[in-house]
Amino acid sequence: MSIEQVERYGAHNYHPLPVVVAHAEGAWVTDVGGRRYLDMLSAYSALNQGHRHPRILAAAREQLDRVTLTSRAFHNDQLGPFLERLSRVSGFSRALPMNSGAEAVETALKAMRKWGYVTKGIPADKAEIIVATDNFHGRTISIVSFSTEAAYRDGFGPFTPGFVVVPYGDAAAVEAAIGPNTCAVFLEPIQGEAGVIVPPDGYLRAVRDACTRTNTLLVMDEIQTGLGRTGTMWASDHENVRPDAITIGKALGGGVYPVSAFCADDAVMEVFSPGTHGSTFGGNPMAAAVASAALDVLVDEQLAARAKRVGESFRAALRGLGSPRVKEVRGRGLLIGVELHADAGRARPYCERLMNLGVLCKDTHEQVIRFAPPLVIAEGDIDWALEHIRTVLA
Ligand code: IF1
Repeated sequence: MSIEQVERYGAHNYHPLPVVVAHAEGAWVTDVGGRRYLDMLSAYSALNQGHRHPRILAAAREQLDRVTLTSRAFHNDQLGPFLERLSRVSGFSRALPMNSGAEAVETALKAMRKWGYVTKGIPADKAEIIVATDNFHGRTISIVSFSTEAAYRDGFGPFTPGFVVVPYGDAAAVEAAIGPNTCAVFLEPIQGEAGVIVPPDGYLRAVRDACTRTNTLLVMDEIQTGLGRTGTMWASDHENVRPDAITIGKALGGGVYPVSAFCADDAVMEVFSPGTHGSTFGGNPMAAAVASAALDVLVDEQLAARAKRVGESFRAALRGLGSPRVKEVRGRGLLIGVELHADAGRARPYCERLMNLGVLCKDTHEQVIRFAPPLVIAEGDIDWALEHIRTVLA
């Protein structure tokens, strides 16, 4: 019923697996027929804390009975405590709250450009931002303007100028592309949509050094990789790299509410003054209360460390399956890509077979099966899924 209605009344911008979820808890979802599935996608890392985490639900319920929306025309009593928590977790002195990931990215792009004019002295309208091939940062016109994926761009021009694309993983290419008008380098520390691409060791460090030498901002999109997903709070922590700013989203909302943010230190955040940026819903009390609880759960339950430990053994077990269909198992923490050999066919039918066995995951870029379960997933559940993955990959 629901699927036909979506087909009949919705835009056809998705091709979901044919499962209709009616209930969820932790790492498990139940469909309308009462069948249970293990969620090994977790809404593309937006459910790091698991479905309906009790502490996050309690915060949401409590806030529903108090105040849900004020706009930023007035203060609300949840935003301050949320921003202070976020500063502690992010390591940046300030944050600008938005709603979706794409909005956090748009905020970051505006900050990079304005910093370029105000602080670096780039001539008006000349600022350039260096980005990587196969990036994914969202779907607005400006963001798809620097995508290298035809499907995200075709038919959506004219595009926003001011972006320079260099190959991902090549620090020398970044350095060579930096010129006097470069305000920033903007990267995913691990590329998610591109197929869970972990850059070569030393890449982020070398890019950091090039940015520092040339007075260029380094901004990382941690929307998918952040908040514990890759085994550390931030994926750039793996190379002990501190960017000048980050974008975050997805799990910041604890799977309950869309919450995103642009985080930076004073020297960057000071480019914003009243009237230069904003959002009706950004920083609303529901969002702030939910996100505060979402951050507390990540910290108190040490979910980053858990992702590291469980992810390492999951990857080792996937390699241990020894499937001749598998070209590579890669990733960090619980962001895992299983790339199939070209002659094994596309990843989608494998995901369909796994769904029939009760394991939900999603293909990306034709040949890659993406596994990104909630960080709270029980190790026994991973073992259970592995038996089904073994069957499907045999
Ligand atoms: C969809 C992908 C994942 C992101 C990074 C910004 C955003 C995303 C690094 C924008 C969003 C989402 C979008 C979602 C599926 C998902 C996705 F396959 F499309 F690429 F996770 F891999 N930066 N990623 O990964 O955040 O505006 O969506 O909140 O269906 O498009 P958003």
